[in-house]
Amino acid sequence: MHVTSLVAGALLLGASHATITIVVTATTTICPVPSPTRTCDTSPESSVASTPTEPSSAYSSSTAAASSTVIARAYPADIVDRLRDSTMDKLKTYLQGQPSNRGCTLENVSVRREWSDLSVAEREQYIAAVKCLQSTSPKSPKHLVPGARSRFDDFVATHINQTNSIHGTANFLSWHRYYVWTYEKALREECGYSGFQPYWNWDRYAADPANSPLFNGNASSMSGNSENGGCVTSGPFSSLQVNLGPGFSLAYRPRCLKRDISKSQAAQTTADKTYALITRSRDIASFQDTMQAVPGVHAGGHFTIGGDPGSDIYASPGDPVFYLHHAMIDRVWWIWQMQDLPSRLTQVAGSVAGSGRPGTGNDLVDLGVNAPAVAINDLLDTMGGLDGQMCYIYL
Ligand SMILES: [Cu+2]
Repeated sequence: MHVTSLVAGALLLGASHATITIVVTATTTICPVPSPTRTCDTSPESSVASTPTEPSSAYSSSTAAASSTVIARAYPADIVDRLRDSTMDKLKTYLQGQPSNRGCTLENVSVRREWSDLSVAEREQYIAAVKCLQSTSPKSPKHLVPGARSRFDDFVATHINQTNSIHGTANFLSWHRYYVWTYEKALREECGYSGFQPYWNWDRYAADPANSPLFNGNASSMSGNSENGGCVTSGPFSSLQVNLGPGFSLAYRPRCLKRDISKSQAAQTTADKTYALITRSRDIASFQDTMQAVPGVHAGGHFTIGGDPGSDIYASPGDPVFYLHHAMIDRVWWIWQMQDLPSRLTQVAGSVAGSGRPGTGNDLVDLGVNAPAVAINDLLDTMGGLDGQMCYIYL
């Protein structure tokens, strides 16, 4: 694959509100990936379903209004899920000391959920919104980004443009948080999507990603794998035209989507590794360095997708799975922050690209045509950042 050399060995990368009362249950009704290390119950579904298509019937939409909502996971909770659940109390306690919190509360917060925890209809609604973005005219000026053909490409171009200043740097986490949030906002405001950005819990599919609900090629998947290095031919993005890249190119280079889904890369993203990252990183410097190391969960997720543009450090957002991967990156950061909110909601470390200067919370994060530039400090808190516009958590 022509793009592989570009990234070989590279230190790759890095809402509005619904009313909800969050009651996370440990209930699981299906065991979609039978494994000797996993336990699951023996409900009728589990004996017939080798691949889950529908979460538990006890599941209720996070967009349901006002009433108490029980959210069950479609897979058994892994060790990171359990850490997330057990530290929600810390978040509640912290919020009690922040009476207004710029209008963002646990009663009105948006909840981003895992791909398989969405119903099939919700997954298809997300896919339809992404396809809408891919068929909406770009905002990028033609003389700056001649290859952009859609709003989706505007995002790809912004990442290509800034790749060298947003990875291995002080703004890595906050830049990508703002990027995914702005993408979610575009899906909702420009394409009528009523859900929130889903994430990819790597561990769920790590044993066999190509046969997972994310990549199995069904109409409700994010499309399948390539065969023999060819184009992706199954699923909703089989006709996706990749326009930008490879590498730093912003020219019009139309080509098909290719993937090279990798079990060995997925093995770098299992829950034990993510848990160690969260629990052993004492400060933001070690957290972000460990996360972006190779091997590590960040690179591991990108190279689980592989192919073109998935393995291309510049153009990787041209594969729409990018946004689910980076939502998980953001979730892991959020869980890490939750372990010590008063301290970790303000921590920034690392340097500014192109200078030896340490980054600070006052440095600006710029998404070009997609959003106004804002300070890193405005992006550190998912519950109240951007003057309260940013208001979400993860299941
Ligand atoms: Cu990136």
